Parts: sequence; C-alpha cells; structure tokens
Amino acid sequence: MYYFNSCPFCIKVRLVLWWLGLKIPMKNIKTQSSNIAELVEGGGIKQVPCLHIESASGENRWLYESTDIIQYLKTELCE
Ligand SMILES: N[C@@H](CCC(=O)N[C@@H](CS)C(=O)NCC(=O)O)C(=O)O
Repeated sequence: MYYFNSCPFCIKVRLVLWWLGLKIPMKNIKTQSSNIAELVEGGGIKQVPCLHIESASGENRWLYESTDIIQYLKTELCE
C-alpha cells in the first residue's frame, strides 16, 4: 500500500491493518521518490492511500479511497 506517515486517511487504513493483523508491503511515498513514480504510473493519480492489488492471473488493480480499501481488506483478506 502506498502511503505517508502523517496522512490521516493512511493512518485510518494502517490502524485497520494492525487491528486485523494483516501484514502487507508498505511503500512510503515521502521517503522514496521512486514510490511516487510507481504510484502515478500505475494508478494514474498521486493520492494516498492506494492499495495495489495484483491478482494471481497478473491483473493489476489500483484501489484508492480509504473506505474502499478498508472494505476490501475486511471482505477479501479476512474471510
Ligand atoms: N477521500 C480520500 C482522501 C485521500 C487524500 O486526500 N489523501 C491526501 C493525503 S492525506 C493526498 O494524497 N492528497 C494528494 C496529494 O498530496 O498530492 C480517502 O479517503 O482516501
């Protein structure tokens, strides 16, 4: 998930990740500029949080909006 530390929407999602006990790769866009480039190139928008989902078939989805990300984490990763 693309994020930066002081982003309140990212904090909300990170709290849910912690609460659900989920460990996923985290990409800080403030500490590594290549992460911003990756985010904009892949997702099309410089906005965080953004969850990059790569399916088993190699299909890419870039999920923006903290509420949608939380919904996805709860339904797709915790069933
Ligand atoms: N509605 C979005 C709001 C996300 C948002 O506003 N993120 C800010 C950081 S806190 C952002 O990425 N703004 C664009 C920028 O900094 O260029 C959500 O709930 O995820």
